[in-house]
Parts: sequence; structure tokens; C-alpha cells
Amino acid sequence: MIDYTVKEIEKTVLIGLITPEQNEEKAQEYLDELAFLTYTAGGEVSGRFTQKLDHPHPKTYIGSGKLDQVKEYILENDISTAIFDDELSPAQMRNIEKVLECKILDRTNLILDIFAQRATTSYAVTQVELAQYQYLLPRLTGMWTHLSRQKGGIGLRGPGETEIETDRRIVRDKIALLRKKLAKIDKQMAVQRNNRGKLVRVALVGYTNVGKSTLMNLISKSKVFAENKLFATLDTTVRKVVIKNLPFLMTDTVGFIRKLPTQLVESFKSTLDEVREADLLVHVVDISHPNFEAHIASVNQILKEIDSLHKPILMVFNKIDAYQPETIDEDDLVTEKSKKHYSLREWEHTYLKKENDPAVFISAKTKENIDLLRKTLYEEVRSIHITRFPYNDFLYTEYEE
Ligand SMILES: Nc1nc2c(ncn2[C@@H]2O[C@H](COP(=O)(O)OP(=O)(O)OP(=O)(O)O)[C@@H](O)[C@H]2O)c(=O)[nH]1
Ligand SMILES: [Mg+2]
Repeated sequence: MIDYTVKEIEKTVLIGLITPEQNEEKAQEYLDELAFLTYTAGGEVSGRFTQKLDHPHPKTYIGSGKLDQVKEYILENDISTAIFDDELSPAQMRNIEKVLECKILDRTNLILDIFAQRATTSYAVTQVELAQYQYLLPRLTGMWTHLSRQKGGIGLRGPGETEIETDRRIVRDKIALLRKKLAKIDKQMAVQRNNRGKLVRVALVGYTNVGKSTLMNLISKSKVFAENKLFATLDTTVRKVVIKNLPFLMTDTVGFIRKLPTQLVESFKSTLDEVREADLLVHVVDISHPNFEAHIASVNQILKEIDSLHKPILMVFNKIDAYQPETIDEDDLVTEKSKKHYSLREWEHTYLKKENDPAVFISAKTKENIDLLRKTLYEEVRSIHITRFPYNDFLYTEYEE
């Protein structure tokens, strides 16, 4: 068990942009997510800054006037770390550090740091280490100045709290070594997956913190770690599940996030192979999150990148117990009804339209509609199963309570 207690909480400021593609409301929602990531990594957010720009400033991400404002705030409030909501180029990072004179992190760096803290098995550790060093290599000159190296903490930790190496030559050697090690593990994992036979494989996919592991525990009666932080799961768990008389394999794996660092997608190849080789994807959504539709789009984007969007998908809208639409006052004649005001029924109607994938609305917490989920899962798995085991007559029967 990893000790997540923070020795010294880092005080941070968050910095994001308001752009033509990302209005003020979106920008704030993204910063909310960045704040959650910061909290998960063990930091505390003291302040937030946004600037309206058509695109990030090529040299300093935000303009120099804004940067001075941030600097003033940092000095007045004893801030140790500034976190930017996009991946910064090595040059941007250097330039910003010169002005702010504190530790500079970007979104990628922060996510990698959380993964590093979460990795427990040697397999996950190797994958995360490789991703971290790939991110680091082009940034070694300048970014890891004497100043930031002395500070340590978020962004400078390898898996298991060890400091990460910052010598260019050693980093290159490490990358080569880790690649070799991973290739070997990848092969073993492929063999393991092959040994699982012809049983239908179902993979839980979805944004981070939506309740995939909670659902896995509920359906397969296993004990996967679940908590209200991001990326609670890094390792893959596979369980054999039997619904009625129908056996299949269910996989719980790492959650996705907007702008998942490409280094992670590459080094988590084997983990993501679980998704690539699945026969059915169960896409779990947290309907109580104000941004859940954007989350669905991010997940679909990643599924597309790993060539898995064409698979049969069962949409599971979880946390209906926590769903709260915004309400419009009776005498408010100005506000127009929008999706924010949809009732659960209206969302069901939206997602149950014929051309969409099958969808179930549930609560893994209160267990509402879990029977309906089992039934739907049974039907979906059965339709794949009978193509593989055509002589299992009993499977032609309909699901009955
Ligand atoms: N209110 C409510 N909370 C839920 C429900 N299902 C799960 N949760 C909570 O949501 C949080 C995240 O659950 P997890 O099962 O860890 O989510 P996950 O998708 O596996 O997350 P990662 O592994 O971090 O990607 C936990 O605090 C759960 O208790 C639900 O139906 N309703
Ligand atoms: Mg999980």
C-alpha cells in the first residue's frame, strides 16, 4: 500500500487560457479539473489565473504583463509551484521559469507525476518511468535548473518516491533499458491474454473517477481499489464473471482524461491492448459531472487513437443518485432551457435513440438499475458468445429473472 500522506503540501497557482475554442466557462471547468489533478498529486491551489488569447504565446504561454501579475502573486503568497493547463514546450518552460523563479509544471508533467505515485506493480512502474523519461529528455536543459531540483516534490518524483534522474546521458540509457524491459513484459502479457481462450472479453473504459472499479467490484465481486481521486487504477484486473449461465471475462483498467499525454498512451501499450483486444466495451460515464458529454468525447477520441471505436459499445451512465440538473425559476422568462436543465428522463431519451449504442442508467452506489445492467450485459455478451460456441443451446434462451 502506498503512503499518500503528503509530507509538505505544495502551494500552487493554476494558469489557463480563454481561447476562441475554449470560452470562459470551459476554461474554468478545465481549471477545476487541473485543481483536482493538483489535489490528487498532493498540492494545494491558492490562486487561478486566466488570460484571453487567440492561441498560447509562443515564448511564455501567457503575455508578459499577465506573467508579471502571476509573479507578484507568487511572491506575496509564498507559492512554490506554477501549473499550466497545457503541455509547455521546453523553451516556454525555460522562459517562464526565468520570470517566475519558482517550479513550473504543465498538465502532462502533473499527470505523469500522479501516475508515478500510483504505480505499484513492476509492470506499471516500468511503463510510467518510460513515459516520464520520454517527457523529460527534450526538456533537460534549463527546466531542471538548480532551483527546481533543490525543491523536489510534484513533477520530480519517480515511481515510489525516488527522485528521477536528470543527467542526459543516463536518461538516454535508461530509456533504452526501459524499452527493452517493456518489450519483454509486453510479450509475456500477450501470451497471458492468449491463454485466456475463447471466452468473450468485456473491457470497462471511461474517463477517470467515473466509477469503473466500483462497478467492477459490484459485478465481479472483486476488491479493486476505488476512491474519489483521479487515476486510482493503473493496473489491469481481469475477472471471470458469470451472469446466469454465461461466463465471460471482465477487465478494469486505467481511466482516460482530456489530453492524455501521448507518452503515456505509448508506454501503456500493453494495458491499452486489453481494450484493443476486447470484444465489447462498457463505456462508463459519470452523469453527475457537469462536463460528462465532453468526457464522452475525450474517451471516444482516445478509443479512436487506439483503433477501438468500431467495437460494440454498451454505454453505462453511472452516479444517477448524484445527478442534479440546474433548475429554471418559474418567473425567469429569460433563461432558455438547455442541456444543463435536462432531467434524467430527457438524457435517457437522448441516449436511447435507436441509432445510438445501447445505454443503461445506473448507480453503482445505491445499486439502482444494476439488474437491468446485468440483463443488458448478458444480452450483449450472449450475442457475441453464440458466434464462438454455436452448439451451446442453452444460450439461445432469453434472459429471465
Ligand atoms: N455518488 C456516487 N458515487 C459513486 C458511484 N460509483 C462510484 N462512485 C464514487 O466515485 C469515485 C470513483 O470511483 P472509482 O470506482 O474509483 O472510479 P474509476 O472510474 O475506477 O476511477 P479511476 O480508476 O481513477 O479511473 C469513488 O469515490 C466512488 O465511491 C455512484 O453510483 N454514485
Ligand atoms: Mg479505477
